[in-house]
Amino acid sequence: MATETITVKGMTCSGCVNSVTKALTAVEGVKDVNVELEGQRATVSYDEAKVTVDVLKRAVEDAGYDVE
Ligand code: 9UX
Repeated sequence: MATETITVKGMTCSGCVNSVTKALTAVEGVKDVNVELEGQRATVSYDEAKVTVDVLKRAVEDAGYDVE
């Protein structure tokens, strides 16, 4: 299991937090997601055998937000 923190730009309300949380949770291999509006970041625990950070970032971008 790995844990990665991704900077997420463009979240402006709790609905955005829900959207990003949902998008990340839906990715196969993701075990735990914590998205912070104030911190503009998402901390994700995941199985490295199933998913990479690039895939996680793409999921956030596909949901309509920017990553660093
Ligand atoms: Mo809030 Mo975010 O009304 O995409 S859900 S700004």
